[in-house]
Amino acid sequence: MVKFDEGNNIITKDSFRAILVGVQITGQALSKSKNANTPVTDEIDDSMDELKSLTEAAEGTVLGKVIQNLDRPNSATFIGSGKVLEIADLVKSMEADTVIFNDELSGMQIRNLEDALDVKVIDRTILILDIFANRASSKVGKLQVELAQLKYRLPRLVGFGKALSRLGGGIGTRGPGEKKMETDRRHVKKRIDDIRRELSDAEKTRQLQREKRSKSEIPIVALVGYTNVGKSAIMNYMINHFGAEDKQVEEKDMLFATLDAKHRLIKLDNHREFILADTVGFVSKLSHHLVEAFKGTLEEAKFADLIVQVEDVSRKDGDFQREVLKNVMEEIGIADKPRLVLLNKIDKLSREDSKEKLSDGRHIFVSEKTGENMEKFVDAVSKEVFESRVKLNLVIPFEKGNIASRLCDSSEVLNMEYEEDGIHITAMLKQKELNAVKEFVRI
Ligand SMILES: Nc1nc2c(ncn2[C@@H]2O[C@H](COP(=O)(O)OP(=O)(O)OP(=O)(O)O)[C@@H](O)[C@H]2O)c(=O)[nH]1
Ligand SMILES: [Mg+2]
Repeated sequence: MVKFDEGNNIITKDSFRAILVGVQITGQALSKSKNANTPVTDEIDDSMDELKSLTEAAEGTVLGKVIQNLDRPNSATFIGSGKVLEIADLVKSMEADTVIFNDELSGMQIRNLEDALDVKVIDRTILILDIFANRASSKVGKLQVELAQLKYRLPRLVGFGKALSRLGGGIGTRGPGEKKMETDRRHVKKRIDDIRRELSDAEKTRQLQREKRSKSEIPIVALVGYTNVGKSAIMNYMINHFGAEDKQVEEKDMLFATLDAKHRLIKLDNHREFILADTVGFVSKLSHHLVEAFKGTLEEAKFADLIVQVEDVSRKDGDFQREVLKNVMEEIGIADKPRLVLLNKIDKLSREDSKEKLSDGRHIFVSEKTGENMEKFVDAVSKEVFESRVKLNLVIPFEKGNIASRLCDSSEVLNMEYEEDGIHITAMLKQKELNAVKEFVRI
């Protein structure tokens, strides 16, 4: 049996028995304007499959799915009243203990639905936040998830009938009395303020680290993509082959294996090195609460010089995942950054599929597992990151010898000679480095 704390978070690890409910708002499909070829039904099916995976990631068992087409959600119960009765029957006959909605619900909707169904009702956001809460390991990660949970919870305190009545209400009441609720609200607000303060200190530290990275002029490459496509696996491949130190990251066949951003220094050779960042995977319907919880790790992508968009080529819902990715990248403001598209897991394709898919020359098809084409990926990254360099001839006066030696450390120096008027250097320079030496450039 599933148990919840007062914040509506799942607190037992025992498997819970869930029925999933999805609503397709007629005429408002995600793909409507962008991908007219995708039938609307496919999209709700993909989204419900994703909700099933999320439920399983939270250690729940899915007993059934219900989908309703509506012009607009019902303000009292989200779904229509007939559907509520249908689900109530299903809950009884299947002995479900939880109903999970595919969309975010208001506090009032949760309360009305719980009254009608007599089991716990949660939505997609609280489900994902619960998975995050269980997996976050860094202090900042944990605080970010807690902040998102509290902010989700605050306007819904009125709705948490079942959870809060255990604490104060008693039989027949719909939750705590006004006084108790006011105390709860104040308590939540205070905790939100405390966390914000702590996070802003952590943000200052991160900002400093970022400035340091940016000053060091080492380019940053960020791996982004849907969850479970193999981002961390690719990171590990790069660490194994080119890592400055051998510190692997976790890769696992589950949703949201990575929650905290990880950085590793990758050295292709003495002059070509970059920082590779692994980030949290995306899912669809990323509400602002979730973006809040993802923030720390998504910011890494915002500061990257190159985005590597990783996809799992073997998935049948690939179009859906790509659409999700596109929307999230727009939302967090990285859609216009230089980008490489990497289609991973080609080892899982059948011969027929491969023929059709691999003929697409615009993307790089790889298998991290077999290593196939990984050298093409490395070349492409190198080209994107380092070929924006320009070849320059410089004459640096002897008294500025420190500039010459810094150049030798940080850039690829093709030629260096000591002449009467100074040190003559031919070097490949990144755009970022030009300012510091432009007065020494000789045409
Ligand atoms: N067959 C096959 N499996 C792969 C390949 N690359 C990664 N995997 C597997 O896919 C699963 C997910 O890999 P991760 O690297 O953890 O995925 P991720 O994108 O980092 O996922 P999140 O951190 O959850 O967002 C793991 O079980 C990997 O071993 C590949 O090229 N082929
Ligand atoms: Mg990962």
